[in-house]
Amino acid sequence: MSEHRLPPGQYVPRDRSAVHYGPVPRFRPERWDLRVYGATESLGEYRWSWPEFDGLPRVDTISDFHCVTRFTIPAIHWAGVHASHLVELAPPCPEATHVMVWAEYGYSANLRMDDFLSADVVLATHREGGRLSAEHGHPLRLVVPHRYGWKSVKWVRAIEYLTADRRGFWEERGYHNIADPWAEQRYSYQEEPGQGPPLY
Ligand SMILES: Nc1nc2c(c(=O)[nH]1)N[C@H]1C(S)=C(S)[C@@H](COP(=O)(O)O)O[C@H]1N2
Ligand SMILES: [Mo]
Repeated sequence: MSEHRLPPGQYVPRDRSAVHYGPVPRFRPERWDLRVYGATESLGEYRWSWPEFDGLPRVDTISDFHCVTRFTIPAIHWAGVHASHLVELAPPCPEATHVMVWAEYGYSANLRMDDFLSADVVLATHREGGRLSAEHGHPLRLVVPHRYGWKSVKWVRAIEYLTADRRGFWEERGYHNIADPWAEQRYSYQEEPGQGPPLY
């Protein structure tokens, strides 16, 4: 990766282990499902079992990963389902403007629908050619390369369509609602009016 591709205030460490808040969940395939609910066009809920989700068509992507704690991991190879493909399978109603991505244990992150539909966003099952390891989000994680890493939710279990923006786990704890690393949107105090719902 050449220097000009590094967002402001980021560096490439020699190596980097997985980071997250709380324990690594155990994967129980027979109990696992992925749900899409909230402001769907049908108002109904969509559900995939593990074998069903694992049978969806996958794409390969290579992207840099930027954590707000300032490390960047260049050129990670992911494979998974395009988020936009999942949205085709589970259409939102026209009023849906945002998504909340939910993980095991209640971790969450919010995204604008347009950010979720961006071509670089995948629900990844593979990293560097193999299945995700437990600590990198097995069996399923979101990858949003154009946002700081906390929005790349590991151990994803549900996508909720929203008709108004709502803050996720870190967005209500002082981190920027949009989180664009190129604009260095790290903390909520940097938010301009209209970039996020009121903090309370
Ligand atoms: N469910 C969940 N997902 C999470 C986190 C977390 O604490 N819980 N941490 C986030 C943060 S801050 C980062 S930088 C990335 C790290 O991904 P990695 O461990 O695969 O490098 O996961 C993100 N996804
Ligand atoms: Mo992070």
